[in-house]
Amino acid sequence: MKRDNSERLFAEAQKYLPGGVSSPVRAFKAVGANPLFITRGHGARLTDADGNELIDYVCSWGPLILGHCHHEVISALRDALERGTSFGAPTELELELARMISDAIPSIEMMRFVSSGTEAAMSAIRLARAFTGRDKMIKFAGCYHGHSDGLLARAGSGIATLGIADSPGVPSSYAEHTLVLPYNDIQAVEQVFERRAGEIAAVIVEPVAGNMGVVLPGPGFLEDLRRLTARAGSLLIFDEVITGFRLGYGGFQNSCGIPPDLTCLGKVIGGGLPIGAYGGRRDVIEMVSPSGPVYQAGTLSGNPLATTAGIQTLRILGRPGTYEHLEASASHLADGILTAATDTGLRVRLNRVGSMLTVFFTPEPVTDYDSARQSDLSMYGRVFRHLLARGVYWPPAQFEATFVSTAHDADDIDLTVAAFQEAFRSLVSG
Ligand code: KE4
Repeated sequence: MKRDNSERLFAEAQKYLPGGVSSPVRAFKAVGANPLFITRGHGARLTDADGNELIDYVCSWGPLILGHCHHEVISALRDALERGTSFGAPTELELELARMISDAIPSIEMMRFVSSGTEAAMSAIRLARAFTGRDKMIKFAGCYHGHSDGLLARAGSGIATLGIADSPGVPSSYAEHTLVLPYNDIQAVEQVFERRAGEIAAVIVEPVAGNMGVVLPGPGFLEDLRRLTARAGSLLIFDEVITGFRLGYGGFQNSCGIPPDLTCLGKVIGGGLPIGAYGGRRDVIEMVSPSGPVYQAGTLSGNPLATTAGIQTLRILGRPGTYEHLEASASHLADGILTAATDTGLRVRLNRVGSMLTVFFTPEPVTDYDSARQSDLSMYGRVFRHLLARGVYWPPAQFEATFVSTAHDADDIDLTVAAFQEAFRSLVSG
C-alpha cells in the first residue's frame, strides 16, 4: 500500500499539531501505524492522499450513518451555504431540528443545541447540579462523555472512593466530585446511594457503551439506575451522543423503554457537521439561561449548516426500512467475522447492537471496562494493519466502536469479511 504522501504530511503535521492530529485517537498510536491522510469520502469509502480507496468503518466516529457525501445532504447544504454560514441569531432550522428530535424522543421536552458532545455532557452535568443543589456525580469506567474537566476522572483506589484526575491539568477538586463505578455493577451503585444519596446530583451513562468498545447494558442495569436515581432525587442522564438515531429513529431509550431526565446528543444529529445537544424534562431545561440562571452559551450553537445537515439526515433516517437495512448489513458483517474466527480457531468476542459493534480478542464475555481490557490489544493492532493493507479502514483502537452505514452494500461487506478471513489466516499461520 503506497503511503508516501500520508507519511510526508504526517511528518509535517507533527510540527504544527500535537501528535500530528486534531484528536488523539486519529494518530493510530493504539495500532502501531502512522495515520493515513484522507482527501475525500464517498459513500462507504474513503480515499487517502496516496489514492488508496478504503471501506470506511469509522464513519467519522459515528456521524456518517448515511455514508460520505449523501447526495440529498450535500444538496441541502449547498442551498444553505448560499444563504449564509452563521448568523448568531435564532433560525427556523434549529426550531425544525429541535421539533424533529423532540417528536422522536419523548423524554426530550426541551433542548439546547451546542457544538459538540463534550459541550452537551458538560452542560447537562452543570444543569443537574444546579437543579438538585448537589455536587457529586456518578459515571462509569470505560464510558466517555467528552473532555470537560469533571468528566476526565477515573476510578479511585476503591470502588466507592471519589474519582481521581485522569489527565494532568484537571484539579483534584474537580475529579473528587466524580465517582467512577464499574459499568453494569448495580451493587456498586446501590452502595454509593446507600451512603451518599443526598449528595448525588446525577448519574451519567452511555445506555449502550461505545467507548470501551461496544458493551451492552446487562439485564436490569438501566432500569435499576432509573429506580435508584428517582428514589434519591438525582437526575439520570443518558449520554446518547453515539446511540442517538444510531440504533433506531430516536434514542436507545425508545427501545429500552427507560426515560432519563436528561439526554445528550451529537454526531448523527449533525449529519457530519459540528453539533451537540442536551435536553430533557421541561422543568429542568427551563433553568438554562436566559430562561433560568444556569449559564451556557455558544457562538455557533444551532448554526444553519449543522442544523440543515441534521434535518436532512433525520428525514432520510425516518424513511421506512432504514434501520432494518442497517441491521441486515451489520448482522451480515458480524456473522462473517465470527465464521472467519471459528474457521481459524481464533477466540473472539463480538459485541453488537444494530449498526455499532466491536470485535474483542478475548475468549471471555466483555461486559465492562475491566473485561474489555483483557482483550489482546497487540492482536487487535495486527488485525487492524492486515485489514488496512486489504483496503478496510477499521477503527484504529480497540476501545472504540465500529460503525456500519446505509452506504455499505453487500459487496463491501463481503470484501470486508474476506479481508478478515485472510487476516486471521495469516495471523494464525504466523
Ligand atoms: P465530542 O466532543 O467529541 O463531539 O463528543 C464527546 C463524546 C460524548 N459522548 C460520547 C458517548 C462520545 O462517544 C463522545 C465522543 N466520541 C469519540 C469517539 N469515541 C469522538 C472521537 C474522538 O475523540 O476523536
